[in-house]
Parts: sequence; structure tokens; C-alpha cells
Amino acid sequence: MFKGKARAYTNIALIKYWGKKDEALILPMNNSLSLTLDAFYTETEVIFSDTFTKDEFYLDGEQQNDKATKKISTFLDLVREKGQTTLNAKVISQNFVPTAAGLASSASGLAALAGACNEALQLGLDDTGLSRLARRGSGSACRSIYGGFVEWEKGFDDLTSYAKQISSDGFEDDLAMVFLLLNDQQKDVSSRDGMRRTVETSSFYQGWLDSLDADLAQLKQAITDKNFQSLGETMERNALKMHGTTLAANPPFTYWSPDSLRAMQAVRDLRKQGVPCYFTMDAGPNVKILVEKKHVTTVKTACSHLFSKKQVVSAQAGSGMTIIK
Ligand code: 2P0
Repeated sequence: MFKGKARAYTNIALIKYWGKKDEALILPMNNSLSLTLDAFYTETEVIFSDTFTKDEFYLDGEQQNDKATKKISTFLDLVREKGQTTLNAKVISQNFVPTAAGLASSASGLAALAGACNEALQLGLDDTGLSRLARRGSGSACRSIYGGFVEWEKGFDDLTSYAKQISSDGFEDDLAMVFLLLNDQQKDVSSRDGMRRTVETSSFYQGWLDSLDADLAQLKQAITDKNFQSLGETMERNALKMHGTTLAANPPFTYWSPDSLRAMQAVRDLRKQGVPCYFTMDAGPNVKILVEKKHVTTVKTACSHLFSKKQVVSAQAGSGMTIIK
């Protein structure tokens, strides 16, 4: 029997990953850049044993259905190939997210699983190897191997597509992210399906790709300069552009809800009042607000007037994947 356990934190992209060049290897169309956060994480234990007759996957105490287990099994097949074993495995995972968050994250989940498998089978992968492995489970997971600011370099094949930490002289320690948890429903269009449909059908998609290098350069410069305004403006613009591509897809779709729009307006109103803060959104209606720590209470208070207190959760920069002994 071989066991390993790891914890990984969720990350939020400031420059979004949106579209795959290779679906099987999960190679992205564009580089992305994220901030790892401390508020939401996953702990995963994996046990390989010759007493198991098939793979089993438990999430938050419940055995998962065939579809969810298949995704994990496919990932475990890669691991088994690397570890030269045919043993079946039990994967026991716990998500530490506020209830009703709608944030159950494949990024933290697959990063933790990659770390746990590396430990269990003593694969000897370094961070780059772990990032590449996590990427095969879920693209954004390759960024959760690291803490702080992280860039996923798109690369051109399995070997060259992985994330690495960006040096920032501690800039991330000045920052906070306020999560507005606006919906706990299963989403209509998964991020996987949404990005595929956008790449295949959206007439705005090429515009997204064409503007990516400029956004990325500006955001990295903002990190180097510790320029919060430039960081926030670039992040917000990039998110709006990503969401714009979905409106031009066929059939069109959006992740925005009426509450998302109210939240965006609240951020704009706060800025008018002199509070620097900026929003981003992912493949769901939740809105995340980037703010300097010194203004986090002001932002949370303003949001609590619009939404219930338990819908407003703040996070700080988090660390990379860690092994739990
Ligand atoms: C991101 N998203 O950069 C972007 C922004 C959603 C919107 O990464 O298909 O779960 O497993 O590679 O990583 C969500 O996509 O997708 C995501 P797969 P993943 O955070």
C-alpha cells in the first residue's frame, strides 16, 4: 500500500486562461497569470493498494459518480504510467470552502491530487514536473502548485507548458481579494465546454488572443512597479474581454447574473468614492474584488449592504501546494 496526502489552495487568474490548443494534453491558447489565495483549499489523500478492484473517488465524504470518478481515473492512469504501477487507488478529497460557495475548485483539487500522487508513488517530480502533471488534470491546477503570483507559460507541447512563480518583492502581501459568493447552482455551461465553444465559434476570440500579450506585459510591469491601479485596471479589462467572447459564441452564453452586474456596479461606485478596487470573474456568477489590504474592510462593508454577510468572504495571498505528513 502506498499513501500520500497534500493540500493546495485555489488561485484566481488576473489574466485568464481561456481556450485550449490541445484538448488531450490541456495546452492553452494563451499564457495566464494568477494569484494564489489562502481562503479556499483542498486536501486530498490518495491510497494505492492491490486490495482495491477499481478506482474510487470520495469528495467531502461522499462517493462520487462514474463521470467524476472517470476524470480522476484518467488522471491516475498518467500517474500510474509514470510510477510504473497498475494498482487501483482510493482518492479522498475534502474541499475547504464556505458552504454554498459555488467555488468547488478543480484548480486546488487537481494540484493537491498531483502532490499526493507524487508523494505516494515517490515519483520524484520537482515543482515544474508537478505543475505539468497537475495541468493534465485541469489547466488552472498547474498554477496552484505555487503561491503568490504565478504565470502559466503556454508552451508548445507537454514538456514546455507549465507554471512558475513570478518574483514580486512581496507585493502580494499588500493585497486582498474579496469574494462575493452569488450563486451555488451548478453552472449551465462548464468552463471546459464554454472555452471550447468560444474557441470554435466566437468571432471575438481572435481579438482576445491578439490583445493578450499587451495585457500580460502591462500586468507584469504593474507587479514589478507595485502599481496597484495598473494591476487592477489590467485585470478588470482582461476579465471583461474574456466574458465578451462568450457573447459572440454560437450559441451565445454568459456567466453573468443580475447580481454579478450589481456587484460590478458596486465596485465602480466604490472607485468613484475614492476606494481603489477592481473586479474579475471566472466561469460563474461570483465576483472577486481585488483591493489593497488597507481598504478591505471598506469594501466588505459596502458589499454587505448589497449581499448577505456570509456571501462576502475575503482572502489573502496563499502558499503553494504542500505535502501533509
Ligand atoms: C482561469 N478558468 O484562468 C480561467 C478563467 C475559468 C475562467 O481556468 O478544462 O477548470 O480543466 O483545463 O482549469 C477554469 O478552467 O479548465 C479556468 P480545464 P479549468 O482560471
